[in-house]
Amino acid sequence: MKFILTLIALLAAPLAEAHGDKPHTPVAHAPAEQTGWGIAGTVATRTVQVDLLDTMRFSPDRIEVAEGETIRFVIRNRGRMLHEMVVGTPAELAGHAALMARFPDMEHDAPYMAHVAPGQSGEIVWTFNRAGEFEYACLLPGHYEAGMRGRIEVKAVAAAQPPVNEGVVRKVDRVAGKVTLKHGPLVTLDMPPMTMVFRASQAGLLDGLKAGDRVRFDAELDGGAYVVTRIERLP
Ligand SMILES: [Cu+2]
Repeated sequence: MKFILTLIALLAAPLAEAHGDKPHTPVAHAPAEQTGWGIAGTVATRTVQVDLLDTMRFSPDRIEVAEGETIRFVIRNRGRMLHEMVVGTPAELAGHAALMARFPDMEHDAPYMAHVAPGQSGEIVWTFNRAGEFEYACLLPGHYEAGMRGRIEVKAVAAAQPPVNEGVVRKVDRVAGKVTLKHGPLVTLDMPPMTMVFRASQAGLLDGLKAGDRVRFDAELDGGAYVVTRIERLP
């Protein structure tokens, strides 16, 4: 378990330093470490407020994030006892909670956690660059077991595929919304290379195009007419 390794590394660090055989790297300057649930962020794209309650609950207890978002969690302790917020995979948090139950006085710190005293606020800035179902929890002894947990759903952003066909613009008729393309084989339409006229699927699609431009495009057969649905100029 990564957590135990981190603990061992922390315990071993002063020894390595004492031997003086390696220049030691200050922890504060360590590069952000990629985890299975994201990576420490810097500039947030969105702020999410989370309250810690003595009823052993988070408010809210469910957060949706789009893959790639960097969230600044502003974490307010609304209760009278210490709480914390730790972000991780369900498995990582469960393992960590079990360790906390065995070693209740253990202190730890990482960019994906914040310990917040009563009446105080804490902060986590985290980039969710992995899609999936994650959790946040308070791992203080008894709190996790009492249900102080929340869910984070990180939704995958569909990878934008470039248009599949290649061609060269022969003529653009913006008024009629038509473009003449000398194209290679049209994979999706099972058509050999030729020069033909396509209708633009929407106004503005042909803006900025001129004869001689090399392009990539998507085409469909729509009611007997060949239609360009996407077209991008190549550099
Ligand atoms: Cu708590």
